[in-house]
Amino acid sequence: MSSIRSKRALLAVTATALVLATTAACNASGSGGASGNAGGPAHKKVTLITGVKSDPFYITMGCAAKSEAKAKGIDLTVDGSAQWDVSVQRPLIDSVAASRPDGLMIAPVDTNALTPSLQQIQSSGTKLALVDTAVDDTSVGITRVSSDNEEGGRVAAKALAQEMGYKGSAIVISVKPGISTTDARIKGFTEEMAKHPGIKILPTLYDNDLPATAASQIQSTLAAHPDLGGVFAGNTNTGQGIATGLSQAGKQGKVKVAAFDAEPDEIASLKAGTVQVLVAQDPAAIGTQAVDQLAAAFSGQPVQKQIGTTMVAITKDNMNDPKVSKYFYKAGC
Ligand code: T6T
Repeated sequence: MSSIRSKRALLAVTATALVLATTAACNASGSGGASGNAGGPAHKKVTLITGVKSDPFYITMGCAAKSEAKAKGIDLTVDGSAQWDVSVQRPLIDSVAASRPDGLMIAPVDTNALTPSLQQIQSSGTKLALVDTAVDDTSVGITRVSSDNEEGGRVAAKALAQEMGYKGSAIVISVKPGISTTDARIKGFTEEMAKHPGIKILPTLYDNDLPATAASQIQSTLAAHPDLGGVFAGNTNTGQGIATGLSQAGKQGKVKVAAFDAEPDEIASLKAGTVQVLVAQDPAAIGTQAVDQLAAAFSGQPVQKQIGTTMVAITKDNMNDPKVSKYFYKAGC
């Protein structure tokens, strides 16, 4: 099989594998902790606090959650942090705690730091749904809806290794440690890459979700490691920064990039050939399913404790297929 044909085969297979994996996760979910019939979803007040308000991933999630909430008569307010930071998200959580909504959908920006606040909200009677990110304490949240991020990291590694011809140095740049989603992506990526002895993995760098930091990190990495052949970008802002840094260094297309997410700038970079693979999530499904689970809880119906949503590997070859382009994230509703 030629290298291009085998590359296509890999991507088709991995995209299918992802869909299967996430469906299985969904079916395996059990009943959650919703209790008692509390009068159904109509007129219930729910707040969604996203990771970063301006991030198209969360914008797409918020838009879908709003329309699902409207259909169910739920009064949904969407808010989010201005940046990926515990100290920025905590005051939002405190203010929601004070207003005691019927439900809270939240993407906590840290696996532990916000747990006490969330436990308190939960014990005051607000039904909690964790969307995208989660906290380590499994008693928090009646439902958790997210992608299989570890599997997404593995898919990125398989595709990147092939793009690199199975040799050279590769680096992971991500947001910061202590985030459930991006930590799982790094785990999956690193474990899968370890299967390729010709590829040396450099120590992971963290950019605090700032594209400018990712751009300068990739440039200093290039200067220190001229054999750099591949980069895994852990999320949207990192992917954007890496694309900018590589273009400024004249290395677009020479250093291969696999990035998580599919926001408009990343799609433009894929089209331009600066990024080779995007692992897109389905933030709309995450928002919709979390609303549905809260609605079930408000009606005293069983709730699924864990729901896995679909991901798809997007390349320049398949990006115009409507079955794939439907996963592109939106910059507005
Ligand atoms: O990758 C998504 C999300 O899944 C992650 O938890 C944080 O970053 C994003 O919002 C993309 O920027």
